[in-house]
Amino acid sequence: MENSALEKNYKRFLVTSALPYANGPIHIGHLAGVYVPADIYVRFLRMNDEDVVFIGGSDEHGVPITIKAMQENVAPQEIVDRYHTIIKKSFEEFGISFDIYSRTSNKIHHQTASEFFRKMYDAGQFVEKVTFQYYDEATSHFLADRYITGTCPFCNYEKAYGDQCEKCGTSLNATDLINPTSVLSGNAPVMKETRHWFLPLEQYESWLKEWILVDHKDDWKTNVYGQCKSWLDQGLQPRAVTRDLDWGVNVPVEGADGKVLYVWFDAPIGYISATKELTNDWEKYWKDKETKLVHFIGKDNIVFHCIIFPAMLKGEGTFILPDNVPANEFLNLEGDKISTSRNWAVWLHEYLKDFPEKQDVLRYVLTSGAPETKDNDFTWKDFQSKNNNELVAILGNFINRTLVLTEKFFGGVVPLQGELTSLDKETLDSMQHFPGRIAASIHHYRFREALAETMNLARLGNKYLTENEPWKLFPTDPERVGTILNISLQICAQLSIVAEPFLPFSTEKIRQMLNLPFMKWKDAANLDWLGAGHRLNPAALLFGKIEDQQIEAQVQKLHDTKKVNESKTVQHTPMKAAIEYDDFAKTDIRVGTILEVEKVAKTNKLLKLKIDTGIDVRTVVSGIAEYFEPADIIGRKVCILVNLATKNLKGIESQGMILMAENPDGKLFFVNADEGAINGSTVK
Ligand code: B3M
Ligand code: ZN
Repeated sequence: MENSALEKNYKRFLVTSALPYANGPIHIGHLAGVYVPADIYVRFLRMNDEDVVFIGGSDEHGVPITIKAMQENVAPQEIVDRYHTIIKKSFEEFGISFDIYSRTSNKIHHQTASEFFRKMYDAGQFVEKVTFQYYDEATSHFLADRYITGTCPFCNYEKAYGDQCEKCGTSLNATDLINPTSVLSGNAPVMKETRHWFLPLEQYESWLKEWILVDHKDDWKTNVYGQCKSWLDQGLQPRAVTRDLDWGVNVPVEGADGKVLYVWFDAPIGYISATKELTNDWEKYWKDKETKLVHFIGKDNIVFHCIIFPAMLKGEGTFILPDNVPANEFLNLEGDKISTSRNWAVWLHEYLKDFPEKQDVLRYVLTSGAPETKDNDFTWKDFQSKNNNELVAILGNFINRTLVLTEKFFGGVVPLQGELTSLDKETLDSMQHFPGRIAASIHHYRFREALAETMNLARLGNKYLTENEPWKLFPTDPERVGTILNISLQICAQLSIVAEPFLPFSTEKIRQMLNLPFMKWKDAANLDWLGAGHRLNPAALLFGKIEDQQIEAQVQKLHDTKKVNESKTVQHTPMKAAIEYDDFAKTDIRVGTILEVEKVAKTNKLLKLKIDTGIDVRTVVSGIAEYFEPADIIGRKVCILVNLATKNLKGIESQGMILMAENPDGKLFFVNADEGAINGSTVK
């Protein structure tokens, strides 16, 4: 086999896939960038009888989680429980074949991460520093990572986070941001002192340069290598690995109350914890140099997996380093960046509902358009055409024609392979080369190329059938038809093996129809799986056409999302500083009814209202004339602040204030109590 030489130095594989934040479901961007390629790779290795473990899990710490919890006003645990469950289930249904899908809120992970930190701490590998950090006075929070946004000093992107710019991928410190703003209050932060532990990355710089820029110059992808190089060229800085937060792995050091490990310190250790959870034999995967460790990630995670985590592993001292980090670029959706917060995504759990039994269609589309070397775009039109014109018309059609013809002419029994023509020999000869070529592409993480080659095998089959036209020959030369169908069936069998890593649901169906067991990759080179006399099962359609209206419904869904987003792009005024309840209790707000209304002379804005407050009838001057006609608001229920000091406005004494809701564009709306509240009831 061509691939064995490539593997001669390794005894086993440890394949990890980025741990998705449990703050939202999985979308097609995650799948195309990380999970589908990782799954292809692992399924392929398993078919080669390699010793492999495939690690996944939810990243349940960090600011992405606590921000989501804050937005929904629930505990972080509730958020991670919800999304971990959705994510895990959708991966299972989609056929991502993890050996374990764990989560970082597990006890075993807290222990593992804590020990890892402690070991480095005891060995004096952190630098303890008191520094000034951004702090939000309105909410009393230190503003680490995603709690702070501002303009990226490298690419001028205005929504860069305190730890990273998602636009240019640069890893940042919060103090690098231009115009920093608190996500919590929208205010500009102040500086406040705090004590933290730093990983002195600069001490690893020369080692990293040697390890990446020299040792991995030829085998890491150029996008990965390039990002690392630009990092290393800029020079590495110490990086804080602890945070002032109350959600995460506690810092296992005396006097570190209220501090947790930085999420990017604990999350990659999650790969180790999950392996521990999976097997007692975990150390052979993590500590033996004969293990090949491969991290599947998206491009925004490159620096963490290629620089920071390796520095941690090196510092800790007992673990192996990744052999490769085949990071992908981003997948966009209909020309726009995929975004969880803007709901601009195709969500896996929704796809599985809308397209039941069509896992392989999405796996196919995402692999054939995988953003391996540059960003790529997913469109529903393309999804439809790849299904209809490739899966249905090429692969499905070939398998179906072969099986139906065998049923028709030979009662579903494999016919004898007779004398071979030169075209037969050529075809059998080119079949020989497919498994090796596909394997080589997979070994080099070129999954698009591998899938394209797999489809070429189906194309070869179609061409072979078309050129031989067995349906025309049967009346005159049934023996020849037998040979043609025998060879076509061998192509079907070969497809059932080599397409397995990409399209596991469909190959299962093909095996069922061919009445074949699951086979190993090495069997793909045999070419005589189906001996004459072997009984086949009835043909069934592998892929169904996807109709225009199904696609239109999906496009409509995205249009609706866009509309909702446009209405949300308003800027709200930031939250005011916190107050005590007693401050609020000083206000006396009552339900009232507007009895009379007149315009105040010589102003555009003011109306003079007579209000029944339940306790009295009083006059209020209100600046709402631009938005309401006097006649329209007589009889309206309102809320009125009755104990506001009186004020003289244009010669009228105003005795209170009507509560109004003000949109960001200045438009005003009444705040009124529900039906049943009577004049004079208190609002509190
Ligand atoms: N949760 C970031 C992400 O989902 C992060 C990956 C962790 S991998 C150890 O993009
Ligand atoms: Zn940037």
